[in-house]
Amino acid sequence: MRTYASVPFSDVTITGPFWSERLETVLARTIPSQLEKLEQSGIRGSIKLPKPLPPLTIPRQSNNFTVQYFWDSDIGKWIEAAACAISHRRDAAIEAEIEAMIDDLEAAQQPDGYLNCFYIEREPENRWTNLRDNHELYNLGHLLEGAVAYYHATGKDRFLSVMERAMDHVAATFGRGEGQKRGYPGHQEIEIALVRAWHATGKRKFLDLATYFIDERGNTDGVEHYFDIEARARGEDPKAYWFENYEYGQAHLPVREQTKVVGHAVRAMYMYTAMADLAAEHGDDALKAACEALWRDVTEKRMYVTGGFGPSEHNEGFTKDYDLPNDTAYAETCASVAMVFWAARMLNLDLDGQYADILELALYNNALAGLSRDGEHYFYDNKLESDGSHHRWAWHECPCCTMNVSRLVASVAGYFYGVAETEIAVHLYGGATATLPVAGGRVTLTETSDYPWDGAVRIALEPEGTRTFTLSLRVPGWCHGATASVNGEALEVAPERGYLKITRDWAPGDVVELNLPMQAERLYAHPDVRQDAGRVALRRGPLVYCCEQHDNPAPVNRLRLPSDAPVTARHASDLLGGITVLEARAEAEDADAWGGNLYATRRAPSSETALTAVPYYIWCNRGQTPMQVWLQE
Ligand code: FUB
Ligand code: ZN
Repeated sequence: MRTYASVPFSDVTITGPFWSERLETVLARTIPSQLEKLEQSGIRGSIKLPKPLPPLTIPRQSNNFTVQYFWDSDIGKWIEAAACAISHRRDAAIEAEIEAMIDDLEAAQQPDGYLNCFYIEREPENRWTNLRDNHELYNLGHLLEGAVAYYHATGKDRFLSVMERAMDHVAATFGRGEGQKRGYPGHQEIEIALVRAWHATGKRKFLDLATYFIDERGNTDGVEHYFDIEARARGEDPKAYWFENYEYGQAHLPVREQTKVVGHAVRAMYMYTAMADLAAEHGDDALKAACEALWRDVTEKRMYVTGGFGPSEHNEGFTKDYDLPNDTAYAETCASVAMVFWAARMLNLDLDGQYADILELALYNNALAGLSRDGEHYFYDNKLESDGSHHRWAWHECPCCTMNVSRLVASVAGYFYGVAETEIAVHLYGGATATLPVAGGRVTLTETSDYPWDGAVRIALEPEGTRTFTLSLRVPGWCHGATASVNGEALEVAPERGYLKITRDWAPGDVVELNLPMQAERLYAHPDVRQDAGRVALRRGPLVYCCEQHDNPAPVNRLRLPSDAPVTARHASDLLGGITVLEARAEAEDADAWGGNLYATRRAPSSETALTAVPYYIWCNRGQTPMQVWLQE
């Protein structure tokens, strides 16, 4: 069923200004500063065994949980981000640090392959007793993803061997065989890593283990729910679970029966990613149908306009349909990063622009907002409205988002292209060069553009001799009036499910030009999103905009954009490194003329004011400030 394969980040070179700048920042500032934070927080030291054990840095909560259970995952994610970054530009110091971490992990690994520094150090007798809460499989997943990325970036496979031994141990421990536990992770993630390891190594055992975890999840057919079994074995009442039911970790039903997006958002998105991967690997229609149902559910009822997911802090996840509060939005950075993963897999299953549109939305907006311009400050939760109190963190007690966003930016090259036997699909634009296999040969594609600021895209092709294949160019859902030409000759633009398909004998020197007009547009929410009633959001191209107080003379919460006011775009090369802003004449109610009353029988008088909006992803880079995505109309 897999019709398209992704092209690994290491095979694509980013050349365009937008992503080159972000990549360089991640390499030069984010990776080194994250390493410093890992050292200061004790995470780096926690994988050095044996040693006198320091007390827990992060005390246990009432349910006995501490985020230190998943410190190994932070190491794995940092290695992955660093590996992706050095594939962009090799850096001996970073590589040496990765090697030192691998030394520590290799030394910590137990003779049977078990690897989890927290349990090895602190609770060796309790290993594999609480998959529901304690992240052992999640940690291994991130370490394995780090190992795969490092292998892609450098060709070095020592870390991969360490992780292969760990996976062999996991495969021996969990499964449906005699003496095995029928467990699966409380926090999904390892399934994605295993599929990546299968692709990198061709070793089927990785795929089999991923398949087992997905198939067994939520299974109660002739067996007791695994999380109940292990709770009882710990002497706990399963009903005393702090999240009440297993929707929290999407283990309430077998995955093929799930149609409603529920629970913890990051867990959900990681699981759907793996489901789409496995649907493609096995040609599994039931799994594909479940992915499609879940996709419709989340994108039609439970997604922020910025591509954020999960409104609630309580479960870090989903609540009810159309419940999308702005000022309390959780919309965790990790969840949008994970949506990029899922959407990329859906595109491989089925080349449909709706998947690329959401990939791009999550990437350029909610996910990218998670990393500051200086590369050293982060958002964990991504509000769509702030009274000025929301701010970026230099680090977080639970630093999951910090290295999720850096690994995404460092590997963004991997989301540009998809390849099939006789087709190349271009999903993203922004300046990327790659030599790709197609039609029995190779073709070098050099795409240049100033995307996301400008929709003029040029693609030069250099096939090995003349080759017949289809070049499928994404025409984004937000774009109206796209035009295209090959070697200067205009083409009719009639996209098939979001892709303009050009099939011909391509020859060296061929050039395709695609023009994707970017207009400032107004967006409205479904009438049942009560928090957005009577409000409008602004978008241009892939970017959603917001008003920050810095650029607006009137308080942003009072801005009202008349429904007929033209909204214009202006490139401000001197602002925030060069961004396109949106401008309009607006109105704002005047509080001074209102008086001291809280309520009155007449509206406050309004006066005209200028409105300036900046891309959402770049907000809060000039200090804390009030901000508003949804404006009164
Ligand atoms: O539990 C590991 C990570 O920490 C989750 O994915 C995030 O939501 C945060 O809780
Ligand atoms: Zn996170």
